[in-house]
Amino acid sequence: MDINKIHYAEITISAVSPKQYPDDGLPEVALAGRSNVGKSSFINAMVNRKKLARTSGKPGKTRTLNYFNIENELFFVDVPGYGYAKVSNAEQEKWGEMMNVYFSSRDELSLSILLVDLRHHPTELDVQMYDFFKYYNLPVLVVATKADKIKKSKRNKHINQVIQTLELATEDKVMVFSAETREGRDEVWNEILASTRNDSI
Ligand SMILES: Nc1nc2c(ncn2[C@@H]2O[C@H](COP(=O)(O)OP(=O)(O)OP(=O)(O)O)[C@@H](O)[C@H]2O)c(=O)[nH]1
Ligand SMILES: [Mg+2]
Repeated sequence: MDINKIHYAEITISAVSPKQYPDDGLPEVALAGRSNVGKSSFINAMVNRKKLARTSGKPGKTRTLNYFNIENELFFVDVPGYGYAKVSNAEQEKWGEMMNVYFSSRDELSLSILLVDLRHHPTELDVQMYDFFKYYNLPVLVVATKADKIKKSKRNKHINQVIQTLELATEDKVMVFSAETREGRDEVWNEILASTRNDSI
């Protein structure tokens, strides 16, 4: 697939339960991160579309597992964000259940991308999400987004904050990204495509 000429990128399903997950066996790349961190913007930047995945200034927009078929080669799975204060306990429980079901048993999952905000220390919930991925032995890539908001001279300091706060394992990488400037896009695509090639599904 030519990442600069993506012809086909469409939503396949907004899934609420496993029986709705696609059954065509394509590898899946999941996007997790707190509400408003930029998961939907990440997907749009990766496929060069402005409005494939809905983005918003208002957090908590995505409430389902949104499957985007990319060139019939892989799915991006936009996962509902966490950490939005106005979500009820019942909804939080539903979210946790959905996370457990999906991440503990989805054989098609080839890479879990944890999006964090390069500007800030990862939150307690970011750390929990990372630990959750490690608990299930899932391949993880940490993408530190909104890099356009951080001067080049401050980058290393912020990257180190991410590494230290998450207590990033030596086998995991953190990559700097911006959906605004597309910085890091090619590097992240390389990781994604490498993960799907390593798949034994
Ligand atoms: N400057 C800058 N803004 C960004 C970047 N990525 C996302 N944003 C902005 O951050 C806000 C939230 O982006 P979304 O992509 O909707 O975030 P999300 O993680 O999908 O949010 P939920 O679906 O609510 O979980 C929007 O206003 C985006 O324009 C980036 O790389 N740089
Ligand atoms: Mg979103």
